[in-house]
Amino acid sequence: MKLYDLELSGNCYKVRLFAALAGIDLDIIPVDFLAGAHKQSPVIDLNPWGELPTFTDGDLVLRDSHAILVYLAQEYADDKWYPDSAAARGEIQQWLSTSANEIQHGPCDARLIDKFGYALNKEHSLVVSERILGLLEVHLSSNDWLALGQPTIADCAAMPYIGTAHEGGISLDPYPNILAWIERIKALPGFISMPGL
Ligand SMILES: N[C@@H](CCC(=O)N[C@@H](CS)C(=O)NCC(=O)O)C(=O)O
Repeated sequence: MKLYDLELSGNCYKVRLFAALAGIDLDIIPVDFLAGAHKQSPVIDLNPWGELPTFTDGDLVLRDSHAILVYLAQEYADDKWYPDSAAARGEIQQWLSTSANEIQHGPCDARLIDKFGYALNKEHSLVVSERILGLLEVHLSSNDWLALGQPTIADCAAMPYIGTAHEGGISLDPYPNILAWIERIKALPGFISMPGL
């Protein structure tokens, strides 16, 4: 299995993190993002979006970190990461969608602006961040994990751009339950980090 990867990308890190926690071997292929290699062959041939992560397993090609998490969990991981029941998957999907929406447009966008100079709306990213961090803080006041009372792919999806929020100028100091959750993830066997975390 190949993961076309960028070390500084939280989306790529979601996949690297889950693979490490679940003991799944990936062939990590670094892509020179700054040189635009994600818009060139071979990445663009596999993924017309020209985005990372891009993933292959034999003839299967997937883009989108959350799609890759779901595939890896279903195909290669212990059932506990993505249990096979409608209720469990619905509960996990809520957080995958939160990761792709509120977390992407909140702390992730704020980091893209501050760290990489993206021309996005900082004020909007801060408003979105404050809302999602507040909701997450309340959720984690009575839950150790995002879904099912145990570590799942939901935690792998949501944590990277929360844990690097300070790179977008957002402090997590007002959110002790979020900080404790990040520490719980860091204590999981097999955990790997990313720059800035
Ligand atoms: N929904 C995708 C987003 C992927 C994405 O935006 N990746 C960034 C790097 S973190 C990228 O490749 N951007 C290049 C571009 O948008 O041109 C995911 O979750 O993987």
